[in-house]
Amino acid sequence: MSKKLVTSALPYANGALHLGHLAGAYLPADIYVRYLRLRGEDVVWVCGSDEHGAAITIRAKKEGITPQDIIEKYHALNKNTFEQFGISFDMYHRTSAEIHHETAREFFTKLYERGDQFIEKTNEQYYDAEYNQFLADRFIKGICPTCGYEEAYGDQCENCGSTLSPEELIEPVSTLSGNKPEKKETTHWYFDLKKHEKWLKEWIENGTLDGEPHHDPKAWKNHVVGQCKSWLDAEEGLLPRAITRDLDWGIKVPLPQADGKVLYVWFDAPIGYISATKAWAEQNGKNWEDYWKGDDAELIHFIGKDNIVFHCIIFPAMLKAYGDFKLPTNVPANQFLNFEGDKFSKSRGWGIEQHEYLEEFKDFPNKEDALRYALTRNMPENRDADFKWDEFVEFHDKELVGNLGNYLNRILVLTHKYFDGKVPASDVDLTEKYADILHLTASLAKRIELFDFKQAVNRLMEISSWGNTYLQDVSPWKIYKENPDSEEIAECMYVSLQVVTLLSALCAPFIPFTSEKIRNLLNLPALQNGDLNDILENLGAGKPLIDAGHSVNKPELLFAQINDRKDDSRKQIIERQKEKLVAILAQKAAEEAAKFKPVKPEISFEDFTKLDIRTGKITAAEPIKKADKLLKLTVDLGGQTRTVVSGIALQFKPEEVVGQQVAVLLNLAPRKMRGVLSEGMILMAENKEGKLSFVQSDEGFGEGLEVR
Ligand code: B3M
Ligand code: ZN
Repeated sequence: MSKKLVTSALPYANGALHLGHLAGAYLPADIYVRYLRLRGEDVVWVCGSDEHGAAITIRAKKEGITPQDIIEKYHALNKNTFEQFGISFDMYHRTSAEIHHETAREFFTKLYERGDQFIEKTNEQYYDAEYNQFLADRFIKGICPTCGYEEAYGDQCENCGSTLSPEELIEPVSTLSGNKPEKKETTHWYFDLKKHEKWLKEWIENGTLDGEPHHDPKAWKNHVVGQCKSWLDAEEGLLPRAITRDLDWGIKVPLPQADGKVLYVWFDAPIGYISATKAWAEQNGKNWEDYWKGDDAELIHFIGKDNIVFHCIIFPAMLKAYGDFKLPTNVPANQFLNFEGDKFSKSRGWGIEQHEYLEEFKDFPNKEDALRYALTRNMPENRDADFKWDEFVEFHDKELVGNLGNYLNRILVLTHKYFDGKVPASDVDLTEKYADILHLTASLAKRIELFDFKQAVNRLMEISSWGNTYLQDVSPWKIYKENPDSEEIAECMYVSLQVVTLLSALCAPFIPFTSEKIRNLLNLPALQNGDLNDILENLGAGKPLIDAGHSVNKPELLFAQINDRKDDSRKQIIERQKEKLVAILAQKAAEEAAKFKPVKPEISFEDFTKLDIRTGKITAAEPIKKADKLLKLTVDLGGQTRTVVSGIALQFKPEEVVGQQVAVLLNLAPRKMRGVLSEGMILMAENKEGKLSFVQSDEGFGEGLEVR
């Protein structure tokens, strides 16, 4: 049997996790792993805290505490919160552990000693003289060259998501002192990805490795392969990546000449999967290498889309360079989850963190599964998704309560009513009765194996619907009125009890707390690894899953309706969440309104009609000597052309403005600027950041129209 090693991205221990994280890399992996365990597979799932990186030291500095304080706090918070949601890691490790430091150092050393993997480079980097410190990417902020966002970091713009290097930032400042940083020479080691480009391409595009088939490339998600290709097909190819940093928090670079330097966090973090496996193996008397290097070992990474390059290109290259390691057979990355139409934002309070949810919903019955279900139903598997409270309510009330919960309840009530709580005997042909649900069950299993959890959970509800419909079709309560001893009643209840037993197992990967409750209500033992195999075998053979004569317990509700006329307490919890959002939006609107520029003094209509504004098109543009802000423009006004000098040269190159539609104030008194006579003025709109745009229409307007 193959050995599967499943990993989920190691969350940084410098903050709480929100629902988007849960839906991205943890819940899908939990569903997958719980399913594999039920199929008796040899699977190990590791995760843990990523406790290095500049972000942690920055946070510590901001709060006036040590990085150690930060990681202790958030490691505990995240670990505990995951546990409460039933996220069933086999090991939740941490990268501050000694075994991890050792493993990462050894990994670096082996690659270093190969001699052909790293490039040593000395170059100038940003340095904060006041703090005597080289500035890691995250310690530099500036204007994003792509979108103009002013708070972009030296490694990434969190507004538009583009990957940056510190040199690309416009007007960089040190986040330590707030000063403009200097440049100073420093030496670093770079991982030479160019050497790996060729086989990586083969591996990603064709699924072949060293000329042998490795995986089915069609089994990888399109957006994952697409992103990899965009890296691999980039004109400059894969560039060497710095894997060391000038920082005092992290894993010391194991070289005598590297004093004051640590491994880049993205070098050590994925190695964290290996050290976590070592820690797990040690605790469980296993050999970690069986799971990473064995012939039958399989590696699967669950991550969010922002981590694709690290898991599909860089880490595989590291593993290959080291030798002996298996490469991932799949990386089923998810896209992003938004929240009520916008990105999650801690600073704006937009969204809800996992531990906040547990707190706010503490009186909400089965809150963990309610959320797990809603996130699975709307998982951002192939495109970004949007979490909405209204949808949460609908999934909960219609599907969990209305379909699954209701079904189980009816079956238990009727079993007690007609058969004193015992599974009745019947000689019905189960093979025939199972036909539909057998098909749905197989599809559910297949969907999980294909990482299509959204469809899989739909199958679960379809099985429950099938049960409800069957019960309704037979309507034993009608038969009971005519003939309480009818065979048909026993037959219907016998079949229905098989279906709820099946559901008790099939729902376990998705809503494990509910599964446990159903098992208890059915008076069945807790599920063990491998149990689903027996169930599937019996299902396929038309055999019972629960025997005649078995006593079941009295019904209890699995979920409690949110829109309940008699008790609005759950509805109020939801309403509170929505009210918070309304308040945030109102505050934002108020802030915007406060920023609105005061309106200029009133003018008469006659004053306004004095302006002669026309539409036109720029037909030529040239710079003006010794005036770096000005462009000399020729504007076609439909029937005549004019020369206009415009102060837009800092933002627009001459070739960019030729062909642009413009609005021009024509009857402005002509002015000479730098020796050029300007016969009008181009109207421009200016945003908060000072960015200029032409006043234009999407459909385009002709030249010479009057603007009134
Ligand atoms: N901590 C980044 C992230 O949370 C990083 C993942 C590491 S996985 C090896 O997005
Ligand atoms: Zn940007």
